[in-house]
Amino acid sequence: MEGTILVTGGLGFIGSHFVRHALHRWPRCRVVNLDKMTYAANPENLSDLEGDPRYHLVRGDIADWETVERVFRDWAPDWVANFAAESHVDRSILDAHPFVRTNIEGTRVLLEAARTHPVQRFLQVSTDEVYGDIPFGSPPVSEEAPLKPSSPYSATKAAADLLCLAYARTYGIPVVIARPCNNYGPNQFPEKLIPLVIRNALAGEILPLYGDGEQVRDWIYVEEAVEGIGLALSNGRVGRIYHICAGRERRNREVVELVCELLAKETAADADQLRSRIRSVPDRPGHDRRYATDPRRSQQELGFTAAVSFEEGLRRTVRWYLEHRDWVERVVTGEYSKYYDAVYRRRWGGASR
Ligand code: NAD
Ligand code: TDX
Repeated sequence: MEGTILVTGGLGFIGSHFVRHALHRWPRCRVVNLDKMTYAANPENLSDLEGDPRYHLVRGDIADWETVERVFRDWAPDWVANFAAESHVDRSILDAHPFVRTNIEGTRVLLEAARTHPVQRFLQVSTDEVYGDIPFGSPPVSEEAPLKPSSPYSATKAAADLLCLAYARTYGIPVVIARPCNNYGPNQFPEKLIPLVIRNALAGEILPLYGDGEQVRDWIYVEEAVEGIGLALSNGRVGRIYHICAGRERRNREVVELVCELLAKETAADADQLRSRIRSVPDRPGHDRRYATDPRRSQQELGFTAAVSFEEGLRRTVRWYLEHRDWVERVVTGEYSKYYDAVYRRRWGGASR
């Protein structure tokens, strides 16, 4: 691949891993990162790229037509990878509005821009949550399964997917959709289960499990997920959907217990003492019991397989959080917002180019 890749939401968790992966994987590409810098963004995630002439950050909103149009005009992207989203289910239950605006309207604006400034591929980063609950005992679903989202978050992601497919059919936009399962790894905001449990364990707080803790998720290590998403961008067929998943289903309770065990191995903490702090807390309304998606299409058509075991990926993650306690504290105290304002003004002066 060569040319310019427009990555949106590249200062978030998965997007920042993708930016680094893209620069490494495609040395003849440059990356323009369009990010609104919400609470979930963190320029520290990519501070190693400061000064890299192949990387440029633009602060802006994907739902703002003038901003997006200017970025397409100034940078003429050949490829688009849309990671930008409001991504936390619990927040969408409290207030769906920013989810509708960014996840649906933002995707529409990007698609419109791609109509007037054609691109080689428009990769939409979706989620396995669009199918809703997959009953226990039934096989993982295919990419053609009906969409039955349960939360405001997943409903907006499903709506964005349908818009992408409609723009592909109606206007010929070369859309490819990637639907990853639950990602985990370094740099994840500690509102999501795994980093939240690590942080609470280290802070001596309770480890909250929603409801009975028997809900099942499929977990993929983020560095592998971005490899799969990259393959969907470079090799995916237009109009096609690909699951980027690991086939490693785990109950939430098992996940939290394993975090306790790994933390105990890496520190002087006692595993039983950590486990004794696991508490059942009121369930998330509409909570999906199980996600399970079939990985075969991405294996066969993209050559993608997730190889890192859950235990190994979680060990790496626990070690990263132990080595970056200051990162976590800055993120949760809001210190990082001062940092990114300073970085942005110093390096990019607030202009789009
Ligand atoms: P995140 O919440 O960590 O980061 C989102 C990023 O998008 C932030 O940098 C934020 O500033 C930016 N953003 C938000 N609104 C924006 C807007 N209007 N304009 C420009 N930028 C905006 O998200 P994540 O966990 O890295 O998820 C990335 C993508 O992957 C999302 O589309 C999400 O739906 C999808 N996904 C995530 C997971 C997961 O486990 N985290 C799994 C499957 C799919
Ligand atoms: O404190 C908690 N206790 C708990 O039991 C939290 C934060 C979560 N949970 C449960 C809810 C889920 O069953 O753990 C599971 C994982 O929760 P989250 O980390 O919030 O992720 P999830 O809701 O599964 O969604 C994630 O994966 C799919 C991402 O946030 C989405 O963006 C992605 O689309």
